[in-house]
Amino acid sequence: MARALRLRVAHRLALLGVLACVPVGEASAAIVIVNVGPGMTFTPKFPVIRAGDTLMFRNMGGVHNVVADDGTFRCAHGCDNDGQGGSGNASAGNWIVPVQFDETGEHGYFCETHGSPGEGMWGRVRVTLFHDGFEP
Ligand SMILES: [Cu+2]
Repeated sequence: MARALRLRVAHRLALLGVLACVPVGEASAAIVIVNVGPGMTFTPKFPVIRAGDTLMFRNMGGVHNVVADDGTFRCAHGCDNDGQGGSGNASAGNWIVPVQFDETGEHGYFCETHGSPGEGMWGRVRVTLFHDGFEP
């Protein structure tokens, strides 16, 4: 089934390290950092966020990218088709890229260099309405 996952790239200020203070729309929206590497892992592997929150993928070492299982996003130095010249090609650079999730449910992603959907270097975010574990 197709999931309409809306991708939004936060303002460039986020790239300057002002992560915790950058509003991303609603005042209550949160940013959760997911380390990409070192090695072939996303950490945490199974983050839980609320709809509207952002995962900030941060390369900690290695040639990586982060690609949605459903093809909705492909990111590393920015994201393909983000309108800002971003490229989702796997890179060993010190890239950090925000991906906002507005749709509840589970959304898998992987690194093209080291994984595929559900195998190797992969992860999955659970997007809930609330942090207390309630799911619609
Ligand atoms: Cu990788």
